[in-house]
Amino acid sequence: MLSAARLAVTLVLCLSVANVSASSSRVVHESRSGIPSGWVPVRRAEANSVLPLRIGLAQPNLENMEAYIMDVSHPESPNFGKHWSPAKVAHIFRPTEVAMDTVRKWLFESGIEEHRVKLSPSGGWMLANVTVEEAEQLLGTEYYVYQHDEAETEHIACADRYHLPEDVSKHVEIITPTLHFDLKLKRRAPTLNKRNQPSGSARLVGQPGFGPSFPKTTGSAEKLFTGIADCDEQITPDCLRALYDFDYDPLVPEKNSIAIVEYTPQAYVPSDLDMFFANFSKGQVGERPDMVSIDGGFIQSNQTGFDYNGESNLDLEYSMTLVGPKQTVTLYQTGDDVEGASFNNLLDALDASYCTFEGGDDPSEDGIYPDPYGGYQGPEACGTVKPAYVISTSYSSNEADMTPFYMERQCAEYAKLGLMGITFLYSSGDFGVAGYDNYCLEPNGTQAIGAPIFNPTFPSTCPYVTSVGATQVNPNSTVWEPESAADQVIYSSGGFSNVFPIPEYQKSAVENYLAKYPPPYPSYIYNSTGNSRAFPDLSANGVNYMITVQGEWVYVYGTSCSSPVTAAMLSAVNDARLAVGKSTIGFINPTIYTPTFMAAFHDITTGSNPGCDTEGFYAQPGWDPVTGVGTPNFAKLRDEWLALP
Ligand SMILES: *[C@@H]1O[C@H](CO)[C@@H](O)[C@H](O)[C@H]1NC(C)=O
Ligand SMILES: *[C@@H]1O[C@H](CO)[C@@H](O)[C@H](O)[C@H]1NC(C)=O
Ligand SMILES: *[C@@H]1O[C@H](CO)[C@@H](O)[C@H](O)[C@H]1NC(C)=O
Ligand SMILES: *[C@@H]1O[C@H](CO)[C@@H](O)[C@H](O)[C@H]1NC(C)=O
Ligand SMILES: *[C@@H]1O[C@H](CO)[C@@H](O)[C@H](O)[C@H]1NC(C)=O
Ligand SMILES: CC(=O)N[C@H]1CO[C@H](CO)[C@@H](O)[C@@H]1O
Repeated sequence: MLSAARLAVTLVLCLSVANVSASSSRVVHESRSGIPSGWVPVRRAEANSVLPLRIGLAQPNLENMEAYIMDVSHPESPNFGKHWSPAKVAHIFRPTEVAMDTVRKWLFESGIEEHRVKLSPSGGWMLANVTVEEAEQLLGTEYYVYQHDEAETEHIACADRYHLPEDVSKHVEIITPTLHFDLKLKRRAPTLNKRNQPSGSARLVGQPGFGPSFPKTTGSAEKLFTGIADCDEQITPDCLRALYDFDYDPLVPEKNSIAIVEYTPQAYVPSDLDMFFANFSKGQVGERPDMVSIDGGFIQSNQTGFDYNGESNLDLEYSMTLVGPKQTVTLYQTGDDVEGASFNNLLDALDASYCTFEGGDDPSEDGIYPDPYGGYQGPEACGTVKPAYVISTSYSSNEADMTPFYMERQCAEYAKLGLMGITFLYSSGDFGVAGYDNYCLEPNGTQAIGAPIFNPTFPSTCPYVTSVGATQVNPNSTVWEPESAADQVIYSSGGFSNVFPIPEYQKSAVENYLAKYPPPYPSYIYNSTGNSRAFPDLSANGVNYMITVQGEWVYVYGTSCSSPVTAAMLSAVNDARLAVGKSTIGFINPTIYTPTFMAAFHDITTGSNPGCDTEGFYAQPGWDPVTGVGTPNFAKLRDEWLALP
C-alpha cells in the first residue's frame, strides 16, 4: 500500500517533470552570495515540517510604464492630464490570469492539489502550505534550519539558490520562505551598508548623521535683513519671491493640496514656526501644518536642536510661508521613534496596491509595523492616506546603499503616483558628484572616502521623480543677476545613474550636454554613455536660508531648501489650473524638458558640483547635471502650464 502510494507520487512527479521540462527547462530564479552575518545553519529542515509557501506573482505591464506615463504627462500627448484613478492603476498592474494559471498548473502538476492553493485578495500572492520535502522538489533546493545569537526562534531558509521552470519563472517575482532572512531579531543592530556605515534603513532615515542628507548650518545670525537688498547674504521668503517672480494668491485652496514629508525623530517646533511667521508672514502666526501620522509618526520633543528640528522647521517655514495663509500644508510625519520608517513606508500609506507589490517591504530596510521592537503597535499604514498633489521630500540616500531590485520596485511606485497626477519632488543631495558624507565608489563597488568613482543619489536617479538641485545668489550680486550652482557649504548633487536607464523625456537635453560640453573624465568615473538617467531635473536656491531653530535665527544650506520651495511654486501652478477646471500638473519631467518650458526657467550656466577629488560637472547653457534645466520663473511657468489642456 505504502509503496504503491509512493510509486504513484513518484510517477506523478516524473510525469510533471517531463511535462514541465518538455516546454520549459529549470532556471535559477534567485540566488544569494552569502548568509547574512550572525546566522548559522544548524541542521537540514525536517522533511515533513510545513512551510507557508508564498509565491509573489510578477506584475504585468511594468515594461509599458514609460509609455503610460508619457501618455498622460507629455504636453503634446492627446491624453495630457488625463490621470489614472487608483483603481485603474491597481487593475493595470494586477497579475494576469495567465500568470495565475501558469503557477497553479505547475503546482498541480508537481503534486500540490488545487484545494490547497489560495490566492490573496490583491491577486498578488499565491499561497499554499507545503512540506519541506514538497518545497525542495518544487524549487530544486534544500532547506536548512538557521540560528542567530540574537534571535529568539530558529529560522528556515533554503540553500544559496532555488529554481523554477523557465515558463513559471517569468510570472513569479519572489517566493518565500526561501533565501530571505526576514525573521525579526529582538533588537536590530544597525544594518551596515557597503561603506560600513549604518545604511538608509528605516531606523536611521530620520536620524541625524546617518544615511540621508540633511541641511547644514553655519550657526546663528547676528541680525536679520529685511527687503531684498541682501539676498546674497541671507535668503528669506521675499528673496525667493523676487528671484522666481513668485507672487500668487490661491484661488481654490480647498481643491488643492501639498504635503511635506518628515521622518521621526525629525520634528518641527511650533514656537519656531511662529517666530518665523512673525517676521515674514504675520497673518500665519499660530498656523500649523495639518499633520497626518503614518506608522506612528509624531512630533517628538525630547531631542532638540538643529539636528532634530532643522529639517522640519526649514521645510515647513518656507513651504507654508510661500503658499500663504489660504493654502493648508499637510505634514506626513512618518515612523515611530523606535524603528523609524523609510520611503517605502510612506509609499505604502499613499497606495494600498504597493504594500504587497513585488514582495512587499524589506524588513532590513523598511519599518515593519506593528513595530516588533516595541514602538508603534498599530497596523502598517497601507493606502490610508490620499496623496497630496505635490509631495516634497528633503531626504535622500546613495544608490550604492541599496539593491537594484529594491530601488526598481520603489521607482515603479513613483511612476504609479505620477500616473495618478501626483508631483513627487526629492532633493538631489548636497555632496556634488559624491554620495552622502563624501563617499565615492571603488571600482569593485565599495564606498569609501577618497575613492574615484562618482556616487549618485537615490531616489533622484529614479526617472519618475523630479530631482531638485541647489543654486545660490553670488556674493555681492542681487536677485536680478543670474544665480550660480551652489558652492557655499554644500554642492548640488547631480550626475548619471548606475542603475536606471535614461528616460525618453531627457534624451535630447542630456545628449546636448554630453556632446557640447563633454566632461573631462575617463568613462569609468561616471556613466558617460548618455544611456543612463541623469539628474537633477531642475533647481532652486539652497544657500544662506534664514530659519528659526529653538528661538534662534540660523543659516541653512542644502538641496533640502530647494525642494520645498519648488514644491510651493508647483502647488501654486496646480491651484491656477484647478481654478479653471484643468487637471493637476502631475509628473512634470516630460513637460519641463520641452523647449517651451525650458525657456521658462532661468538657465544656470556658472558653477559646478565638485566631489570625489574632481571639480565635478560644470553648469552650462541648457540642461546640466548640476542645476538641471535651471531655476523657475514662476510667472512664465504658470502661463505655460495654463496654456496646456
Ligand atoms: C496554512 O495553515 C495555516 C495554519 O493551519 C492556516 O491558517 C492557513 O490558512 C493555511 N494556508 C493555506 C493557504 O491553506
Ligand atoms: C520622551 O517623551 C515622552 C513623552 O512625550 C516620554 O514618555 C519619554 O519617556 C521620553 N523619552 C526620553 C528618552 O526621554
Ligand atoms: C574593493 O576595493 C577597495 C580598494 O581597492 C579595497 O580596499 C576593498 O577591500 C575592496 N572590497 C572588496 C569587497 O573587494
Ligand atoms: C564683495 O564686496 C566686498 C566689499 O564690497 C568685498 O570685500 C568682497 O571681496 C566682495 N566679494 C566678492 C566675492 O566679490
Ligand atoms: C550606462 O548605463 C546604461 C543604461 O543603464 C547601461 O546599459 C550601460 O551598461 C552603462 N554603461 C556603463 C559603462 O556602466
Ligand atoms: C527684523 C524683525 O522683524 N525681527 C523680529 C522677528 O521676530 C522677533 C519675534 O519673534 C522679533 O523680536 C524681531 O524683532
